[in-house]
Parts: sequence; C-alpha cells; structure tokens
Amino acid sequence: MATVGASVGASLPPVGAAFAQSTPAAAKGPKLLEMDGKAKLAILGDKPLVAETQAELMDDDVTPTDKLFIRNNGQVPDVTGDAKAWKIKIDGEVNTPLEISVGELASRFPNVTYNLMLECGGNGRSFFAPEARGNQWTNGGAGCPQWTGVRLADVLKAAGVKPSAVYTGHYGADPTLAGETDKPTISRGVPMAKAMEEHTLIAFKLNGQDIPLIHGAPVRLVVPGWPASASTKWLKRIWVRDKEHDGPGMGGFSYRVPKTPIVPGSKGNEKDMAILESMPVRSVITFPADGTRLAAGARKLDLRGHAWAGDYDIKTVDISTDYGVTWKSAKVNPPANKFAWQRFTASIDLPTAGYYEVWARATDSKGVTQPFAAANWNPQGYGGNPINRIRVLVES
Ligand SMILES: Nc1nc2c(c(=O)[nH]1)N[C@H]1C(S)=C(S)[C@@H](COP(=O)(O)O)O[C@H]1N2
Ligand SMILES: [Mo]
Repeated sequence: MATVGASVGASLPPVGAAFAQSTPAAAKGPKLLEMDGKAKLAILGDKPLVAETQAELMDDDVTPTDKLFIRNNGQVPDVTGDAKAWKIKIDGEVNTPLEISVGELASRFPNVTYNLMLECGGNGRSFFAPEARGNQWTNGGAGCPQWTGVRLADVLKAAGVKPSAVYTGHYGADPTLAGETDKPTISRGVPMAKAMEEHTLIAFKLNGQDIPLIHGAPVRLVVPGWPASASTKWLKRIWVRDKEHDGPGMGGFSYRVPKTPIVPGSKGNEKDMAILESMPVRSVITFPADGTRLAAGARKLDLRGHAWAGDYDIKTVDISTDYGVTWKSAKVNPPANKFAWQRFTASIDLPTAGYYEVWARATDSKGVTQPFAAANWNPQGYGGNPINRIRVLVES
C-alpha cells in the first residue's frame, strides 16, 4: 500500500475548486480546541462554544468521547452535587406526572446500550452558496458514540401518555448566553412517534462512562437520526404537548427547510418551511486525510470512511477519482444497530502520478443519493450534504 506522508493541503487548490461554491472552512485553518478530556477539535465559535470533528478524527468505529463534536447554544450549567439525585420532570399530556431522579430512572427501567448517531441539524452548512447563517460546519458536526440509558418510551408509558399527546417539548438546565436561568436557551421536541421509537434514549452514560459536563451531564436525551438540537443536554423536563412544541428553536427558519425550493440567498417565507426531521444521507472519507501526499510510484489507495442517513440505512457508497465520470462501489458494512453509522472501504487505482480529487457519494435505503452541490438552499443552511471530496497528490 502507498505510504501516506505530510499534508499538502495548503499548497493545493481548495477541494472542488471546479465548484465555485465550495470553500471548506478547514482551508482557512481553524483555531483548535484546548480542553481537558477533548481532542483538538476545530473551533467554529466560542460564545457559545461550538467545535467540529475533523474528518480524519472521525475514523473510529465508535466515536471516542474526546473526539465527539460540541455544540452549545448557551452557557454550560453548574452541575454539582450527587448526579444520581438530579431530577427530571415528565408532565403535560400524561396521566401521572413524574418527577424522577437519575438513580431511580436507571434502576426502575431496563438499561439499553446502542451506538447512536448524534448529528447537528446544521452539519454541512459551509457547503451552501451563498453562505447561510450560522456555524460553518463542514461534515464534523456528527459522531457515533455508544450511549447507555433508558428508553424514553418506557418512561413516557410509566407516566401514561394521554390520547391528546402530539409532541414532546424538551428543557435543559443551561443558562442562556446572557446568563438568564428563567428562560430556556433552546427547547425543541419531536412528534410522539419519534419519542416512542425504541432507540430514543434518556442517556446517562457515554462510551460506558458518566457523561462529561460538556456533553450534558448527568443526563441527556439522544434522539438519533434527527437534528441533535432535540437531544437535550442537562435534561430537566419533558413536557408532553397537545400540539407541535413551540419553544425556542421550533419556529421561523430554525431547523426548517423549504417545502418548495427558493432562490439561493433570498429571504424565503417562514410559512413555506417544514421542520427538518430525519437527517439527510452523508458520507465522509476518514482516511486518508484531505491533502495527503503519496510517495512516487503509489498506484493504489485503500480508503475508508463512514456513511449514514438519519432514519435510514446506507445501501451503497460509490467512489470516483475522475470528477464523477466513472464510479466504483465501496464495500459497505452493516450498522452496529439501527441509527449507527456504517463503515465503507475501497481500494482505488491511481493510474498515474499527479493530482486527484477522491469523491464519495452515499445512497440510502430509500434510493436517495448525495447531490453534487448543497441543494435546497435555505437561510439557516440545513441539509447541506453534497458528495464528500478529498485531495490527494501522488508525487512524481
Ligand atoms: N440543553 C441543551 N441541549 C442541547 C443544546 C444546548 O444548547 N442546550 N444544543 C443542542 C445541539 S444544537 C446539538 S447539535 C447537540 C450537541 O451535542 P454535543 O455538544 O454533546 O455534541 O446538543 C443539543 N442539546
Ligand atoms: Mo445542533
């Protein structure tokens, strides 16, 4: 196999230079995170803290805790005292409102462990042209760690969901950016069917350990496959609603995509937007890194990556080294469980020395494939999932 040497990213044209719209944030050289227990993730914002996982750090089958991306909307709350005594409330359209501690939760309901995707609704935003409002994620607002907790469905059943229940509303303990504690920083929810899905968890462990503070200690929701904004950290309350939830982050252009395509860069109409539910199909090449230089004579490249598709499985991943003229199928592994990402591997030929772009394109179990450029432009940039591209130089 070819040897992988130093990155030459800076000396090559940006990925997809042929695509005028694509200037990956990484090319600008992001500031790197310095935090105990965390890898040097790429900082996209520091107030609130937002950091994404570089593609080459997304290579593990199970995302290690230190490599999981971070997305806060407000401040990190003070979480002190006995984690097991932390209480969450279930109220609203239920027969018996519950106030239950993390300790009781873990002992009263079956504990389950799954590898579950957590993906920011804005993942891929940087691929939109013109630029959409918000953190300029490339593909690193996503990870697939192992979560342990109880099923939200079991807890809701114990409270007795009324026929009038339509939607959940989630509340965390984090103060707003301005430091207010009397109003929610963000409060999103999901339709009852998603709340009752067996992989939707109230989680208290991440990769077998207590959830670190930055990821929602001591207890958080994990609503896999949907925008992670519903996966409330520092969980305090689940309000079962008799209508679609209307907390901060539910209205306007937030986590919504146009029902009919709008002119890129236009204002759009709030009334023409629909809530983004299942996340779109995406692939990320995790090895080699973008900008890899291969030694002279290298004629093969064994690459690998992950692909996932919200509520759906990955059917195929195709690789091209000639700007999409020809494609070759990658090998795609089954997911560890539903809502886990899938490993793909491919051995590709590099017929001559020189410059290549390697493209990966995943297709999901509904037959939906990644577009060549971020499609369905929207003001806040959701659903940007163009084919993944890396640059490789074979020295002569
Ligand atoms: N309480 C609370 N929960 C939250 C958020 C937040 O700001 N406050 N951010 C959400 C968003 S937008 C994302 S993408 C995920 C990120 O989870 P992570 O930081 O553990 O990766 O948390 C979600 N849960
Ligand atoms: Mo997010």
